Amino acid sequence: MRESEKSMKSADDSRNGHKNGGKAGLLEKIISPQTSLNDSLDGEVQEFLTDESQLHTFDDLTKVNPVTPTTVLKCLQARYRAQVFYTQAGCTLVALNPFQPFPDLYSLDMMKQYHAAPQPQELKPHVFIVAEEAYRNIRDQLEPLNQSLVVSGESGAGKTWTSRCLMKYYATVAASSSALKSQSTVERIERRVLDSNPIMEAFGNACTLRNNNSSRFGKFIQLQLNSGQLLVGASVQTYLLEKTRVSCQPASERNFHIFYQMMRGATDEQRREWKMPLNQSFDWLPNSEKQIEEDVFEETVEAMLHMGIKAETQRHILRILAGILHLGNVKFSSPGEEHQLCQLPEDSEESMQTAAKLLSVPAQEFVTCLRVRTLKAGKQSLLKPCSQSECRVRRDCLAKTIYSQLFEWLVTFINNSICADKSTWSSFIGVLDVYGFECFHVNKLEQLCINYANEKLQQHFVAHYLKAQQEEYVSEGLQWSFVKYQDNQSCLDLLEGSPVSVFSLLNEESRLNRASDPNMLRVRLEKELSDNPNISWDKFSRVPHFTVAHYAGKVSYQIEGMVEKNKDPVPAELMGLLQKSDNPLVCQIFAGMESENSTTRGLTKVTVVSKFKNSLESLMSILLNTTPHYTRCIKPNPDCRPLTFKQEEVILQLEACGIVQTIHISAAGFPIRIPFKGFIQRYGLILKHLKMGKSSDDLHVDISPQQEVEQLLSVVLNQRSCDERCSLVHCGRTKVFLTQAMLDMLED
Ligand code: AD9
Ligand code: MG
Repeated sequence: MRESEKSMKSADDSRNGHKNGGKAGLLEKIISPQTSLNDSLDGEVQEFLTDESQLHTFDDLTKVNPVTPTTVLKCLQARYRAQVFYTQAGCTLVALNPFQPFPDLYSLDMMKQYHAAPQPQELKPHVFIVAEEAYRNIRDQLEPLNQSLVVSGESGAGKTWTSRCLMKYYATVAASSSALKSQSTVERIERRVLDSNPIMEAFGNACTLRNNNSSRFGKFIQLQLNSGQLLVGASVQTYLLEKTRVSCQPASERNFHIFYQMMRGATDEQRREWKMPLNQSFDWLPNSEKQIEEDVFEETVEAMLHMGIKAETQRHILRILAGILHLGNVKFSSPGEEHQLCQLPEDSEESMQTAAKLLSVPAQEFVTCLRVRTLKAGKQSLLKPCSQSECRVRRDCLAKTIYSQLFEWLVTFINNSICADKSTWSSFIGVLDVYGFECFHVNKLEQLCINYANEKLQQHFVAHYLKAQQEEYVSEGLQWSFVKYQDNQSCLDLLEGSPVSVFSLLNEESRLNRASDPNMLRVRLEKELSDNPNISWDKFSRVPHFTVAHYAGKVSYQIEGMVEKNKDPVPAELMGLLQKSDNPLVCQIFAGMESENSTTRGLTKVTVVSKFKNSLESLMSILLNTTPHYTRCIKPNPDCRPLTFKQEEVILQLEACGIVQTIHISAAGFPIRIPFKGFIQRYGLILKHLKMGKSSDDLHVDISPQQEVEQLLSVVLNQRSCDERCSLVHCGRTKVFLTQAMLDMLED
């Protein structure tokens, strides 16, 4: 039996029991979680309903009686009020964001306390329990050996914060627990693993309406442990950086932190080099007057140094970033005639020169690339002036491409710096921090991908926990009324299934060599997918869109621009220009990158969606081979206000992540399972003891293990009614299913 299964219910379960008065059978008891029996052997059982004034004391939501969304909500609220932010919900940890620092809760002492505890589950719920449980599973060689910590929740709920906290925990306990540690190496690697956070957050996070430090990419970090459970390295996989933010920031939001850090923290010399005087304004740096905690350039620079990014390379990185900012100030004025070139106003000319200089490319060629398109017709090339909006698209494309390639280069650099040689590590703990479900006023390809990722993760959760638990009951011959949970397979079929799905149609449109028309895609979606119950259309809407019923709610996606975004074309001229740059880093990050022209002729152009789907599939196959642990972060109010709990906000999140269903199943079930053989080995003694002195006729010699177990149970429970027995214990085909109360009784 796994520790985690055991820990789902703790000892006071038995103290909080009550009698189910009616004659209902096992079935009703399973789906009606109010029922659990008092384990006192004198047979006294009392009615039990949770006293509201005591709600804050419930460490596990499955113990609240009755378990309803309302009582669960009240319990969480009472705990939040009492400044208790972690609560167990069966196998899931619920983490409420306090929006205020509580350093003592995460101190070194606290880590030591959880790490040293003989039974960490008996301490107050904490994210350190999750961390420690995963760590001990590896130590105890439980299968599957590798562990994954899946942290989910909506934007601002605390996923990144929790992930950092988990990483710090391992960087501390996985280094100090062994006498074998070689101080210098271990310290270096831990430090570097932790330093990957400020770097990736500087380049990949931004201030949004929902969160001042919102991650604009998904991340899976594998912490690699050697056979002595010491942290020896790590590797990071990132998903779908929101690169459009570089050239287009939603109203009241900001660009990536790193740009503001540079603006604020540059030395005089750097300002001169980057042509960035203090009063310089940049179109792509909105809301720079809003200073936030993350605007700390020194920390990023320091972390890059620790990571091994030399000063010279850092100089190249920062020049590229400054170049992007100047590029954003380049404007094009409309030409009088169609065949004429767009003109650059005077100040734009200067910005263009500066951008070219910082990116180390010839200015004239640079400006030509942005204003002139090369059309290939057979062996001939035709030059065509771009319209004003085409010029803008090319400028933005250039900035987005440079930034996202730079980000990828950084991630590769970090991996090279922190990844341990495969021969030196034997297990890993993966921490997954991906963007939560998103539903905005206007939803585009990014939201479609993000919500698809959430569907995949939800399916993993459902498959792993809910289904596995129910299926075990069925395969063991226990009656089980399936608790209704949302199986999201039909939504996934809609998005990614074969032969036709939203993704396959989108990809087909993207591979056609023609300008995209949103109505074409809409017509095809309607024609081919209307049988799927998860897709719908508002017939009266003038904007082409489609609505998907996700497990967490309906989202309408705008079709306009989707095909183009999925193609993600980079004009060959721009690519060629960058590959010739004198900035060695620019050359390096573009070496080998394919442009629009070099790939459209190949039949299988890699689209954004197909790339994302592939990376997600490899993530899912990693997760499927690990022991998962789930932490659901909850954002208690939309305004990130300290210690403020809004019921309507929280209930939606509890429903969206399936917590309510999890609680039901965990509370209703029999969380402890023991195979017959193990059961007889441990408790057979009771039978012998109780039968001593009885006539030998009573002792059946030739009975099956199942009969033996049933005999044992009927002796132990001979004072109990049939109903009572059913709610305490049940015999399957190969194992015994018990409540904690029954286990405690046997142990007594
Ligand atoms: V997003 O999807 O990346 O936009 P996250 O990652 O879920 O989002 P994040 O971890 O960034 O949210 O948390 C938001 C803010 O809440 C943090 O910047 C902290 O200021 C705050 N936070 C979150 N968890 C805690 C905590 N346990 N204690 C104190 C916290 N503050
Ligand atoms: Mg985050």
